[in-house]
Amino acid sequence: MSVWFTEELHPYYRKGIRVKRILADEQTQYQHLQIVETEFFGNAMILDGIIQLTERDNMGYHEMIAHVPMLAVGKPKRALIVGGGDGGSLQQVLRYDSVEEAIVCELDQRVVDLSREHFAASFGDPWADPRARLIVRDAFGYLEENPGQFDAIISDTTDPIGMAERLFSDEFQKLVVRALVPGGAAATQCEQPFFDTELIKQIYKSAQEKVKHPAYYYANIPTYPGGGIGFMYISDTPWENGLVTPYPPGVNKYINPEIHKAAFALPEFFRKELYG
Ligand code: SPD
Repeated sequence: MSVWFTEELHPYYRKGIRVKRILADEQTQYQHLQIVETEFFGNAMILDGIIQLTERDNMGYHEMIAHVPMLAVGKPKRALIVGGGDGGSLQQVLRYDSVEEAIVCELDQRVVDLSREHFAASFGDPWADPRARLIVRDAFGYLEENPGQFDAIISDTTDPIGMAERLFSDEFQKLVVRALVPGGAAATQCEQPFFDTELIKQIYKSAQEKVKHPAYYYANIPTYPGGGIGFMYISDTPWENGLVTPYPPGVNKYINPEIHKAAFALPEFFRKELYG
């Protein structure tokens, strides 16, 4: 027997995936956390009714949010992941031999615990790597206390709703930029060009005021609204520097040099909105 799970992130748009069984369903201190086995996409994590990742298509998200800033920097030593308790971004960051420490600042310990249990087949156990460090707390305070510390920052967050809304604010971006070493690079989850045009414009404008080379890029993820999601690259180092950096050891499932470059090409309506 199976049922349809329907997501309604926007009041005017719905999408569904067929679910075989529920593996976990609990109200944590912060959110409604569900992990389900789906018919096509493998296991999926759903937070407050919104799909966060599936085993089949998360690679577009995690490889692109992690490798674009990491490759641009070249040999990143210290990386910070904001959110990312599922371990998907951490797995990618730890592929770099240059990385000495990868810190995940995640608010909800249960996201980490249940991901270790249900996504080990996809992510392995990146937490077992001695370079990985989990800090369970709100990222604002942590960023405030750590200026000039990170070669790469990856803001791997939920959507800008409720407690996550301020992770898309100018105030948060200021802290992210301040926490980078000179020449360091950040990538932040930055939503969908069709549905979130104004928000993305606002975030780009904020980034323009802080760094020399902000840019928006996009990845295809069928289980996200509109079939994909974008990221804001925020750095004084051009993202193009990453095109000549060798990939870290391990297997890429999504990124390759052509995808890396093409991800920054935007449809005309949106290019005009963003870059004028
Ligand atoms: N609309 C869904 C956006 C989800 C972004 N966060 C994904 C977290 C995966 N590590």
